[in-house]
Formats: sequence, C-alpha cells, structure tokens
Amino acid sequence: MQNSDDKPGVPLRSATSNEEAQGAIDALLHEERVFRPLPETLSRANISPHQLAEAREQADRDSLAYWEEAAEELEWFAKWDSVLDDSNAPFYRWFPGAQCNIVHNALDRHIETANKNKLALIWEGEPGDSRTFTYYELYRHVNKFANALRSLGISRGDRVIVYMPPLPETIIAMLAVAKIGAAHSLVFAGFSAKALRDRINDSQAKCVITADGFYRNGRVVHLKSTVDEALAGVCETCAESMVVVHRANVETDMQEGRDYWYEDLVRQARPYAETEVMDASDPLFLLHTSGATGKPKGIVHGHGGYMVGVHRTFSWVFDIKPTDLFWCTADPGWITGHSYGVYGPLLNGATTVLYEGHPLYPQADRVWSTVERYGVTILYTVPTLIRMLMRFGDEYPRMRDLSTLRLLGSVGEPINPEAWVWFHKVIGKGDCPLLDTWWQTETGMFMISPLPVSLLKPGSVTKPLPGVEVDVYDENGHPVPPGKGGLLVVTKPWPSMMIDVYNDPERYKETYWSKFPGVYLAGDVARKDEDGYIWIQGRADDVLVIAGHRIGTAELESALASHKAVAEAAVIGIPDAIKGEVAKAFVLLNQDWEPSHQLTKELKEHIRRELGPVAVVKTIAYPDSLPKTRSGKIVRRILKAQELGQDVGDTSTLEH
Ligand code: 6R9
Repeated sequence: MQNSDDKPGVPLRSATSNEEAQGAIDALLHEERVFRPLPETLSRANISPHQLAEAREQADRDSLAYWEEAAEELEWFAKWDSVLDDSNAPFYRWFPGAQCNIVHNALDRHIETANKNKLALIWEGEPGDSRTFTYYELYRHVNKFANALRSLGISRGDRVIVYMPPLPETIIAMLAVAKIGAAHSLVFAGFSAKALRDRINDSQAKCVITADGFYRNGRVVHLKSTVDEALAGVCETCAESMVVVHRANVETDMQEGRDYWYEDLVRQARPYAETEVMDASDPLFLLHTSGATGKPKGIVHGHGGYMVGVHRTFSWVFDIKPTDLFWCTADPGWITGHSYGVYGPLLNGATTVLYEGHPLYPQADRVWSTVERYGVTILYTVPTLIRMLMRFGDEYPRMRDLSTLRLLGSVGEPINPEAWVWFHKVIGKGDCPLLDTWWQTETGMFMISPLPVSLLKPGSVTKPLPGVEVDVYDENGHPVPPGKGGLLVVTKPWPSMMIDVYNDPERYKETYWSKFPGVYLAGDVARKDEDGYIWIQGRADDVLVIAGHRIGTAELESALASHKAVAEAAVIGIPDAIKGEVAKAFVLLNQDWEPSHQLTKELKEHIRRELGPVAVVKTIAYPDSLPKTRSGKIVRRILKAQELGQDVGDTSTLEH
C-alpha cells in the first residue's frame, strides 16, 4: 500500500476550526437525472401530490396542528394538555399530560379489529426454517412474556437489555418490556462482551434477554457464553437475571437463580398482562449510538411522540395498503429495525418480515429468493447491501420473480447514483419508486424523504416531510445559498425527537443544541439544489479540505463508484504539505477486475473528469474489505487512524 503521509508534518486541519469558519462545502457532483412518478403510481397512491402539497402548506403554517391531527389517529388513555411543551428547551416534551403505551397501539388495539387474524410477522431463519405470527398470536406471546418478566421482578421504570439475533422472540421481548413500562435497550448480537458490558453498566439494566446461539453465514454463533463473560464485570446491581431463548441448541451453562430459559418462564406465565399506562415522555427505549469518538451515547426515546412520528411517516412514505408485505433488512438492534422493522409496521397493522441470517447465505440470491417466496411488496434496505448485490451482476435477480415489489427504500448512508439506478432498474424494473430516507437514531423517524408520488433524483433524499423543517447552515448559522453545502440542521422540534442522552443531559445539550441556539445540529454535511432538494454529502467529521476547498466524502465516493471497475469506495483526507490535505481512496473492485497502475491512473482521471480539478485523489489502495459498523456504515475514522499510525479507538461496534 502506498502512503502519502510521508511529507513533513503538516498539522491536520479541523473542519470546524475558525480558519474555515466562513467555509461552505463545495458541491462537485452534477447529477441531472430525474425520475417522474408513473401514472399507475399516481393513481394508486394513498397521498396524492396535491394532498402532499396541502399537508406541507398546513404544516408550514402550523406544525403543531399538523402533528396533533397525526396523534388523533392513535389511541390514548388520556389526551394531552397541549401538543408541545417547550418551556425547558432543548428538553422538548411532546403531548404533555397525555397517557398512552405504544404497545396498546402496536398490538392490543388490533385484537379488536379485522387485523386480529392477519399476519403481523413472518420470520425466516438462516437455515431456511420459518415461523409466522398473526396479530393475535403475537399478542398472546407478548402477554405471557410480560408476565414472565414481572415474575422476575422487572417493572415500570427499569431497563432491560435485549442482546439477541433477529428472532421472533426479539420482537416479543421488545414489546413485552414496553408493555410493562420498562425500557428496552437492544445490543447487536455481534457486539463483543466488552461492548455489551459497557451498555449494561451505562443503562444499569436489571435483566438481559439473550439466546443460546444463532445461525450466521452457515455457522452457529454462541451467544450466551458472551453474556456470561460480560456479566463477570458489571456493576453490582446490574443484570440480576438473564433470560435465554433456545435457538441453536448449543451447550449452555445455566447459573442457578440467575439464568432462566425463556420457554420455561413462558410456559408457567398467565395469558393476560395489563398494559402499563405511561406518560407520553416516559422512556420506551435506549439505544446506544456508536459515535465517531468517545463513549457511546444512550439515546432515549419516549412512548408518545415517538409513536406519533413513526406511525405517520411509515404510513405516508411507504404508502401502506392492507395487502402489503414489508421487509426491512435491518437488524432490530439498529434504530431502523426499531422504527421501521418493528414499531412502524405494527402501529399500522402491516405485515413485517424478519430474517435471521447473512444476506448472501447460502448464495447471493438469498434476498431475491426471499422476496419471491413471500411476495414482498416493499423492500427497505441499505446502500452497502445494494452495492454488494450489484457486484454479483444481474443474473441472480433475473432468475427470480420480483414482480410483487412495488416500492424500494434505502437508508443509512448516501446512496451513490449508480447503485440507485441499478436498484431502481434491475430490481424495481423501472416502476418501483425508490425512497431514500434520511434520519438518525436521534430523530427516531424519517425526516427527509420522498413519497412515492415525488419526483426523484438519484442520490438526493429530496425534501423534508411535512411537519419537519430543515436547513443547511454555514459555520456562522446563516443559511447557505442553493448549490453550496454546509451543516444540516433541523429548525423546529418534531414529535419523535430523542428525549435525552441517558444519564447525561449535558451531553445532549452540548452535542446537538449548542452550536446554533434553538437549532438541532445533525452532524451531517449537505447541500440544497435550486429545487430545494437535499443531497447528503457525508458526516461533518469526515469533511476533506483540499487546497482550501471543503469537500464531503459522498461525492468523491459516488464519482469513484460510477466507474465500471468500482463496487464500493471510501475516501479520507490525509495531510499534504502543499494542499493542506489530499484524498486517499480505498476501493473495492467489481468481479473480474484486478488492481493495477493503469487502473489507478484511470480512476484518478475519471474523478477529475467527473468532479473537476479540485478533487485530487493522491493515492488509491485496494483492500479486501472496508471497516463497517453493524448497520453497514463505512467507518472512515478507522481508515484514517490506520493511515496516520494513530490509535484506532473504540472498535467494539464494527462488523467482523
Ligand atoms: C437511520 C440511521 C444516522 C446517520 C446520519 C447520516 C447517515 C442515514 C441516510 C444517511 C445519507 C440517507 N444517513 N440515512 N446518509 N442518506 N438516506 O441510519 O440512523 O445509525 O443513527 O445514523 O446515517 O450520516 O446522520 P443512525
């Protein structure tokens, strides 16, 4: 691997230093393709372009009235005194005085309607086994497990860790914990004992729910033993009990008085459990974000506002019909799995699909065969998987019947236009709108996203949803003109906003609300085009400064990925004596391509042609893989630390 940091030490320039205080992000990419909604899409959409425009207008006039109407679609034990209490901003409280429980709306109320016998969940294990649950069946399981948890002494206000692979019991556990008024905190089953221990300690969880093991990529992964290791060093009052689900039939040591088999507890449990009456802002869950640096933050969401935001955005963006079969490929341990794998579908009485294993197991058509087998109508996934599947060519999807698909969705990272167009054309046959949804663990719900009737531009997340107000600011808090990039901010509170950082309100204020008073700082850089469309350019921490030009990573990476040899690329800035910083690219090649000097030269020229002379890529490396989080995001800080010979920091949340 060639290195470019052999120049005399030029200090790394921070993208937020005063020197760059005036700087906006340079926009380099000129993507001009547009996709208009087809007549069939327009005629069958729940929300027409006219209704969307009206909703926007209404929300612009009075966003609280807009969200109040959305809240009326759900059931409450007691109504709110007002829609929003902003007297202690930035600790906004939505629907103060209201009482509710998200589980009442996601499950209990469906038992009284025609949804009772409808499928709530289709689960498929990696080896090919599958289980289905009607709303009534899911309701029974949740009731019993809620009672089981109560019998272990768990009650309102407690925290429970769910360290599980994607199993039906993962969803049952989330709902049972919420039903009894405790808060769930999911931890990806791939995280290490240390990462798990940190999260148990940070949340002071009373109980851990786990499985004996699970199937991943053809292997059995032991899980319970990792929990044992984690528990060896937790705080004294933490994790008094552990519940273990039988999944993989592996040897499991059970500690008398602490560990319980899920099946034993449920067998003895009574069939009905009261749903706890919660205040709208009582915690529903904690979810730790990995965070670029420092210790993970426990993001807290509440029952009421979260439920309103997720219910409305799921139903509008995915245009939900009674016959839909919705598949979110995200693990429940990621916010995407929470909001749109579990709560969004269930709040809307939809059928959701959950898959346990690796998306390429036993071969690269697993996603397509799953769509075919169940007749999935809406497929919501991540750019990294789309790019990975694209690498295998069109053969696999062509062999499968994908005609049931009517909508596609993307989340988690900027989707490069080439991957967008492939997904739209080869998987969606050109007639499935592709909904690129921008949001965060902290926002809880979609913030910027098209609806199926929107005009689409590949690579743009389009416009904020009704009731959401965003802008792009320069360092001084002034909106930047169209075409320029800057810091993405949210300028009005929204119902499913995070409630707090667990046990650290100072960090909540400092991280999100201190740069611009009264305005939420998302931590992303973005630009708006002439039509008001938003293009996400990457994380603000990853911005490059080349010869005084500030450049987001997404455009350089998209330009690289538009070359036929490139499957995926990550770009970082490294110090350079003359230009301050230059780009180094890490490139994964498509099948049938080999690294060569010739190819490196060609890629550098390709970038220059696509983006202009500012976009200097000095070196290109061809690693076998890129460091990614469990949710599929490239972790550029690790590439950078390795490049500069620095400590790579916390890697406990990486995909292995
Ligand atoms: C839902 C989720 C949040 C960060 C966010 C941004 C990136 C998410 C995106 C996107 C471009 C999209 N991100 N969606 N970037 N286009 N459609 O991913 O939550 O794990 O908290 O990450 O992900 O950088 O700030 P989370």
